[in-house]
Parts: sequence; C-alpha cells; structure tokens
Amino acid sequence: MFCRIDGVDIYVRDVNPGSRETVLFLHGWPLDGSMFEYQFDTLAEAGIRCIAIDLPGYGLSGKPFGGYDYESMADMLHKLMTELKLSGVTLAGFSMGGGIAATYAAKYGAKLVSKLILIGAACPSFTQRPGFPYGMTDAEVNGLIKNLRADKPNTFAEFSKLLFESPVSAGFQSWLSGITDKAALLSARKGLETLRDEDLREKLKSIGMPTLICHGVHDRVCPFALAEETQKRIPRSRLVRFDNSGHDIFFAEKDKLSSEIAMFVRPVSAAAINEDSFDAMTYKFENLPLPYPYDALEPNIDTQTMHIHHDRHLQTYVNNLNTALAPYPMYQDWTLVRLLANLGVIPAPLSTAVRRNAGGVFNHFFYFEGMTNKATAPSPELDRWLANAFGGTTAFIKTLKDAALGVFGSGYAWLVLDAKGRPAIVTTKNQDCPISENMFPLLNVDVWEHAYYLKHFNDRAAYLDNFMNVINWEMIEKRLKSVI
Ligand code: MN3
Repeated sequence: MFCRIDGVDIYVRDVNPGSRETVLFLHGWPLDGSMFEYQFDTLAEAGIRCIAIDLPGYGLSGKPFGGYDYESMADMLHKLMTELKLSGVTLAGFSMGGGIAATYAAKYGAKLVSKLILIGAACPSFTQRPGFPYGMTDAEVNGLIKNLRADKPNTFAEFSKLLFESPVSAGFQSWLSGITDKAALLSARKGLETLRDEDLREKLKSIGMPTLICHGVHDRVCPFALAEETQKRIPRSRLVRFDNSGHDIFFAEKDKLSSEIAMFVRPVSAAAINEDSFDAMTYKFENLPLPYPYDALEPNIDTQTMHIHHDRHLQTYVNNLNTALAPYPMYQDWTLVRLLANLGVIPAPLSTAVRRNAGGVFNHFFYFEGMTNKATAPSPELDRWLANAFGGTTAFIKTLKDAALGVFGSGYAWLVLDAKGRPAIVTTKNQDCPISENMFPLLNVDVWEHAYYLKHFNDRAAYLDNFMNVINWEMIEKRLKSVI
C-alpha cells in the first residue's frame, strides 16, 4: 500500500498486522524494502509484524527533488508512523537506513519507537574524518557519484560486488539489480552525498533506548570498526558479531539475523531465560535429577511413575534432542528457551525435531520443578495475584483442572502470562510449549497418560486432584517475580 507523506507516495509493505510486536525496516542504499524479504519470511512466521518502506527516491516510492538528508528522512518517518498509528515499534535500519534509524532515535526518542536495531549500519559516520579513520574516504564517495552520473546501472553492479563475502547465484544478482534499477539517479546521487556528509558521532550518545547492533565481521562497505565505534557511543547497546558475513548480513546469515531480531523484540520470551536453571541449558543436553526423591510425592504421584516418567520418557527426549542437534553446530549454543522461542527461524526438518524434543525436555523439567513434597501454599502476594486473575486459588485450581481435562489426547495444561503479559490458562498438544507462542510459563501439568496411568489408570480427574496437592507455589511465585 501507499501512504502519502508531504506529497510523496511512500510504498509500505505490512505483513502480519495485529501482532503485539512490530519491526519497521529501513533499507540501505540504493536498495528498497524488498531486501528484507528473508526477514519477513521468518519473523512473520514467528508472530512478529513486519513493515518495510521504500524510502523516498527508491523502489516504488515517489522520487522527490530533495529531502535526502537523515533529518528529513527521520521527519518523514515520524509522520508515516503517526499516520499508520504505530507505537512501541522496533526500528531496524540497514546501512544508510541505519543512519536514518539512529537519527530518528536521537531526535524523537521513545515516542513511537521503543527499540533500535542497527544492521551493517553506516554509523557513526560512513566516511573518514579527523580522529575517525574508518570507512570510505570522501574521494571514494565522490568517485562513486561521478561514476553514477556517467553510468548508473554499471555503478550499482560494481558497488553490489562489495556487498558479498561469499559468491551469490546469478539469480540473486539479477534479483538485486531489479531492485537497484528502481532507484532514481537523482535520489541515489543525493543519497551518496548524505552518506558522505552525515556525522552521527555526537547524536548517538543521546540515544537512550535499548539498541541491538548486528554487523558482519568482513564488511567492506561499512567496516566492522563502525559497529564497535557505534557500540561505544550508544549507552544501552549490544553488539553481535556475524562472523560469516560481509555487508550481506541480511542474506549471508539470514537465520542468525532473524533469530537475533526475534529475541530482541520479544521480551516475554527473552525474560524467560533464567540463567540459573535449565532454561539456559545448551547442547549437549543432560537429564537433570529430580529436585526431590522419587518417592517424595507419594501418595499423590507414585514412585514407579516418577521413575519411568523421569528416567525413561524424559531421557528419550533428551537423547532425541541431542541427536537432532548433532549435525547443526550453529544451534548448539542456543539455550533451551531460545530454541523454543525461535521455532519459526529454525529450518525444517530441524524445527520439527526441536518442537517435539526441546519441548519434551523443557516441559518435563518444568513439570517436575512445578511439584514439591514440601506442602506449600500460595503466599499472600501470590494469593492476591490469583484472586485478581482467576477469582481466588480455588477458582484457579478448578480452571486449571477443567482445562487439563479438556486436553484431547496428549498434552499439557499451563498457567502462563500470555503474549500480552496477562495471566491465562492455556493448553498445548503433544510437546508444544507456550514459549513458542511468546507466552511465559508459570506452571504446567502433564496429561500424557504416562504421567498417571500406573496409579490412576484412565482416571485423569483423580490424577489432577492429586497433582493439585503437590503444586510448588514457590516456583510459580519465583517465575512470576522474574518478569513483573
Ligand atoms: Mn510426560
């Protein structure tokens, strides 16, 4: 769709509206918003709204005479976001788009944008300056401008060679030139002048929002030193190295980029990482011992069931998860929570194996931790929270039990904070985990028959009544306090 701002039609791609989190992408020179289609593909699948605009002068947007400096672009962006009624947006800028995004963040602060992502960004300065020996020289940019005016397509073709660290297919090259062909000569020339002249060294220091910096180590357009210089200046920033990328970070390491973005914009899942617990466990996974003796939950949950459930069922999920991840070194340093929170960005068939087995591992660790032999009761604080959320502890137990009885076949019932941070009871099938839906788990009850068949046979209701006697209320409270 087009959005008319100050007499210029801005082309807007908007996928998955209605999601809680929105990422707005700004492309680099001389590309357009379609450069992010690999990010759209995975992030939208992960439940994130993705918006990318064609900046004025590029792609399908209008080609005005002026307004190519960062400040004018930031003003245009603010009007556009206001027009689209956006707020709480994560603004992600690539290369020149990073310069615009940073300028926006410095000027408008957190009014509409809550987080900033700089990808291979042309920050703090695209060109070298006194005391800043990084990036291109003015003479090199002036040479580009001269070439552009002599032969635009060839200049773009030569420039695009600088992007890549590894060779790309002929198909990819022609896709890219299809994009750059749409940039107007006048706009591209003024874009280069902007890149040559803008200096954000001081402005970056006033950016107060959390900032993620993703940068290719082998970048030949915006050298990695730019990312380090940017990181030094933005107080709440974190720099992630992309060891196998040049300036082509959006393509060369697209899966890693998507997962870094997803983890950054989804605070509920990110908060779920409890560094002290199994949440943070990585390959090679191990079966943790039960937090109590096997017979500790008698007579509610019998000893034999605990042995078979923990030693055999859970162990199988641990083994299968390790087998699935063995051929994929790039996912071996991912925590259990990170794997589950990013199923949408893990390629098939691994994603299915992770859904089943990382789910099986997490859900079981969580289930065993959620029970205790120390008869606990909700603290007055948790009691009040349950009263607000469900009308009291008794009502909560009834709601959880009804939900658990309603699970058809194998699965779980959960107490969670939903994707909007509200208390909720949800159910999942098989070994699906609420973390994959951007929910924050507080308690689960396993209603696979292996959880109760030896003692309760087919009487799920009796098992659930027994489960309610051994709920670890302290764990619920601890998890809750970690996020609210
Ligand atoms: Mn089970």
